Amino acid sequence: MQVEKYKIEELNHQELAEHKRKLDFVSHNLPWLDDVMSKLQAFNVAIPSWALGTGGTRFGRFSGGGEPRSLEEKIEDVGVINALNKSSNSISLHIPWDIPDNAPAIKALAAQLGLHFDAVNSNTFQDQPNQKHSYKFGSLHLVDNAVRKQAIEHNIEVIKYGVQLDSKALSVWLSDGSNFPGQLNFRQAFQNTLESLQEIYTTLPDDWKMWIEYKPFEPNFYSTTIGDWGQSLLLANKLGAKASTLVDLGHHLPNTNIEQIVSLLLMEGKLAGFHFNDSKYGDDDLTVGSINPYQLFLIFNELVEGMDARGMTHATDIGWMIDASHNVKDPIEDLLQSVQAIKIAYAQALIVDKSALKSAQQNNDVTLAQEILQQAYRTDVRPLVAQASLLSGGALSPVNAYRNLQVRENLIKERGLKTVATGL
Ligand code: LRH
Ligand code: MN
Repeated sequence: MQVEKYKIEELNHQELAEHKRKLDFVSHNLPWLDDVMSKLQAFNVAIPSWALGTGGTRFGRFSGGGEPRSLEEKIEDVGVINALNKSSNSISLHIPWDIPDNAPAIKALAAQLGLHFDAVNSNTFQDQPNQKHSYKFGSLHLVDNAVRKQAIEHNIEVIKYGVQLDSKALSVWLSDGSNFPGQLNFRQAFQNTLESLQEIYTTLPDDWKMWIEYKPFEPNFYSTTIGDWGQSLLLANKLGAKASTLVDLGHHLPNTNIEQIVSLLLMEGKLAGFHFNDSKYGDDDLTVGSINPYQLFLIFNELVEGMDARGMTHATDIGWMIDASHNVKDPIEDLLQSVQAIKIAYAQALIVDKSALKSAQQNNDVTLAQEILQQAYRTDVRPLVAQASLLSGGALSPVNAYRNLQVRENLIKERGLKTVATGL
């Protein structure tokens, strides 16, 4: 299904007067408005190929209907998202859930929809049919050399698929770990992982990156071999300049100060990018900004400050991606809401009065520092995000437009109610 541009313009026309009034209000005392608008327009968030169907838990999965049955239909759905918000112009594939059998055709379809391919993700946390060696006890960290070798070859194969699609990064998340004390020699497991990643690293094309994602628990519940940012950074530093640490917001123990981790990884030039989502308890993979939008703002505040300090280009110098799972929401609506929440947090961070904050920090004026920060957080920047979408040819309110255009109803007519997408 494709969304016609004229239909979006018709909907925008109905909302324009109200939008203009709100935009004038938020813009009138924003000295750096043009800079904010150009940065917002340039900012895109990649869509994970594994999150275009309904997610589930071990207790059940409740399909919403019209789910994509193939990689081609997943690319079409990302095309719909990008047509509505003009902020999701790339898709990240997970191998083998989304093997591009005919890469040139897949690339052509994506290009036709204004899309390109972000990082490719390997998968050594599941056993595939007729796989020679099982990953039951792990993959790259395992004592068994044959299993490590199989996992290394899989990652090298994933890079090959990525090269065919002009992707520029291999994203590695390892579920490797242990469920009981005594099960694992931690140092041996870490060393095996390092040597295995080094073998993969040597096969990376010159302009490629290796992103190392950490996670404290699940599916292992006693130890995870790459369990926190320290272990990921240790590996990235030992591997080399192409390796860096990927931050999945849901991969932190309760009350972890994620924005502090982000600021230090940026300072070290070892922040690969993000898997954005939200959570209240564990790796809940909920809609971005649905539980803790203030934390998301604080993370973007560190990102803007840290990236400007290094002269980095916000939109392109690190990887921006969603990693969520939709158990009760329409997958496309959930992803549209997540991209909105990310752009709102980014816009709030862009309007922080940084020089005033700096002098408050210099004077240890703690109260004033908070006032300055929360002035930005409590500013309704949604008209700025809507204006950026409008200027880029998108919808003023992507979720309203999605519903108004009855996209899901049409997808169900086209694909049926019972279709199941590959992924989590
Ligand atoms: C692990 C994870 C990882 C993916 C998977 C789909 O929890 O965040 O990024 O490979 O989800
Ligand atoms: Mn993730």
